[in-house]
Amino acid sequence: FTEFNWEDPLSLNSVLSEEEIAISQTAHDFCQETLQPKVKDMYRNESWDPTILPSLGELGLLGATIKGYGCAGVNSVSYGLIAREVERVDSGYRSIMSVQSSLVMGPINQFGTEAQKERYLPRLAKGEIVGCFGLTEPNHGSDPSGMETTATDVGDGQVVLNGSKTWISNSPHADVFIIWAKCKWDNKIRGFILEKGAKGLSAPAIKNKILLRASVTGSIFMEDVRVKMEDSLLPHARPGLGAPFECLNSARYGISWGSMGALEACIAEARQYALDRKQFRKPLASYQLIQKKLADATTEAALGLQGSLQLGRMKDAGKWSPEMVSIMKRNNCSKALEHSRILLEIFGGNAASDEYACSRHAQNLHVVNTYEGQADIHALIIGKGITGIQAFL
Ligand code: TGC
Ligand code: FAD
Repeated sequence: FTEFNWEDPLSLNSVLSEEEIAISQTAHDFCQETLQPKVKDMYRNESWDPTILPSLGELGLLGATIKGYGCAGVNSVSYGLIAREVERVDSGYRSIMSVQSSLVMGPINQFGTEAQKERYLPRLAKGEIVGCFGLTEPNHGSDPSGMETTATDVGDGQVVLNGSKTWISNSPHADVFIIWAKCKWDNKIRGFILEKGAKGLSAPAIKNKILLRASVTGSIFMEDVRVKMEDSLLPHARPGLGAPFECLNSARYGISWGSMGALEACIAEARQYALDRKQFRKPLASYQLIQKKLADATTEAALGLQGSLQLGRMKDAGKWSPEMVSIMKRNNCSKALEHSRILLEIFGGNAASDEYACSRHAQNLHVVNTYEGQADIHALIIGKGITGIQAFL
């Protein structure tokens, strides 16, 4: 037998390549040395730190799977390992990173013109500019097909956007806005790039969130925002919801890894607390009920990581499907949420203090289980895959 390692219970490292381990270690060291010391204050104050994206960019961690344009061109497994390390610190930081990478650089790279790629990707990769992704609207969250934001072709190569988006990560600090709008000329959904400063475009912050406070979230309001069609439209996206969902496939995949990083952080902290804290003259860790909580969480994290790895390998081989993504996004987020809450019980009254990260992770994970498709929505996507019957309507 090999010696059991509670930090890598099913020996994930043994099936990663040397390059993947090196990327994961680089991300781990950066996150622990640079991000970890910031998180408590940023969570308390709901603040934005303009150095975070540039420092991620400097290490090649933004848009890391894209080839060219100053990006690292690594595989999907490496992208997942980066998300895991960032979210080990805080889900909000992973939001900042994965919106920039999967939801802004992703669509520009996949659906943009060469001019759009040259204009935006190198600066987004360096973290010099910030991006956001506007799909959700006040009246259309789980069901974006009913979106009310419109794009009108007003002639002379100009398009006018009207509407509003809500709960948009990074939007108050964004320089680049990926906006999904229904085009009046054929009633089909298309993606547009808007830039900060466009007349009629505003993105105020949604203040006083009680979850995910280390990531700034806002609205987007568009009142007759007039831009050149050639500069703004993402022309290589097939009209319809498929294009934004393709971006979401990658982001959801990353979240499946990230949520496991958050759960692993809770396990490590709860284990240490249980070893240190004595009640009835013995460490909490010596009691069976405490050990069961740690065993259940460790088992789920180990299984979840293996599932994400398999999905990543299938993605890299071009053999993945949206249903596979839904299985891993739903399972890992739900398990991370459930077990972070159970582990929190180990902290007793100290669970109320922000000295312990487990409490912050448990709060964040409620959002992580909700955005990019709430868990029940993913159950319906999987259910449709199993039965062939659409159960949304
Ligand atoms: P449906 O009729 O099933 O599909 C419409 C069209 O889209 C295609 N499609 C996909 N294509 C690629 N990948 C996928 N995963 C796809 N899912 C669907 C589909 O083939 C069809 O194409 P076509 O050519 O026939 O038109 O769509 P529906 O309207 O019934 O939608 C149902 C459902 C549940 C799949 C969908 O609406 C859904 O996933 N809802 C959840 C919404 C969501 O995830 N929003 C995320 C907003 S962004 C966000 O939260 C970022 S948070 C980031 C952070 O801070 O980390
Ligand atoms: P609703 O769609 O109103 O759903 C409410 C509940 O009803 C859910 O539990 C859902 O599962 C359930 N439900 C809905 N329909 C059905 C059905 N047919 N059958 C059974 N149950 C159903 N969006 C973006 O576009 N970009 C972003 O960057 C972004 N960042 C976010 C950051 C934060 C902090 C948050 C909180 C959200 C963010 N979102 C973003 C929005 C997020 O994607 C939506 O909140 C999510 O998709 C759910 O939509 P909703 O809030 O409108 O809930």
